[in-house]
Amino acid sequence: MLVHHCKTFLPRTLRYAYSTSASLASQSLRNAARIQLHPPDAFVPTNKEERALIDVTKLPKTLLAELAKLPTESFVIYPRFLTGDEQRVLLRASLAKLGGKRRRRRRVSNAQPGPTDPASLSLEELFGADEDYDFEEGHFDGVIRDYREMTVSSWPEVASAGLPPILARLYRLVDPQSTPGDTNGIVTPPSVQMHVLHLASSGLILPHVDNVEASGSVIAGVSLGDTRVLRMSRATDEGDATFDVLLESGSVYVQRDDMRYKWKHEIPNTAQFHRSTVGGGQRMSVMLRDRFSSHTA
Ligand SMILES: O=C(O)CCC(=O)C(=O)O
Repeated sequence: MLVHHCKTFLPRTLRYAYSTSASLASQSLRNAARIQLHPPDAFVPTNKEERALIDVTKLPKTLLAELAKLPTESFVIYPRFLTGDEQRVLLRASLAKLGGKRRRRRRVSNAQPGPTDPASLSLEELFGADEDYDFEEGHFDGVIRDYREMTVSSWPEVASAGLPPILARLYRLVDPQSTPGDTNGIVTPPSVQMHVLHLASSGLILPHVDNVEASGSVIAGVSLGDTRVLRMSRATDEGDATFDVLLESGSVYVQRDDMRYKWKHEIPNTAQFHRSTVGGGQRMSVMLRDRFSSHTA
């Protein structure tokens, strides 16, 4: 199901207070590790109380202690980076960039429905059915299954209304100094690499580290559509260690430095997050990276 709203009920010690109350509210891996190591004795509810989106409960204590010392910005999730309207604008532009829907034979009807205002459609309606698209199955030795993707050096003008301010905020996550590559704000700045990745309902991404010479030390991922889990894993002396991050529509996660180079990331098709199952629907991610320079790796 698309835009699956996972209702997760957590023990008090696993809840967070947001770092700010604005749309740039964030949760960091460092705080999640600290709370797991030293749960607060008494929980004082505030109106900033939120569900924990980073589940580190499977990590061994030695690794938690290491993560608790990371800089805050090493791994951060912004749960409400985009409003509902902004999600629709970015999803429409991403779908337009990837190319239109496959033409399907329609049932003949006498009814003459008027044109639908895209702003009134839900994300699920904007995606449509899996059969509307030509998804690639993926190579047997590749890491992605059932997907479409494309590099974005500029966005289609026809679907760009409302897009430039959203893009400008996203660019700043990977390069705070970035300025759009054109005056209309729809050309990707030279310091940023961007691509859109559309997963079918059956789509998934297997564990991998992004090519270390293809981009720099920062990766930001916007999630639109189906809620999925991002699983981060690392080999340790005690075996494989993993933690999970809940990626709801409109959220953005950022991984930086060691969290980009030393941990694998994957997007399973479905997964359990605490006691809820999430996944199994279409998801668009808009991925941003800083450009590789020999100083960053
Ligand atoms: O869709 C995502 O959030 C992750 C995409 C990814 O793993 C990649 O582009 O390498």
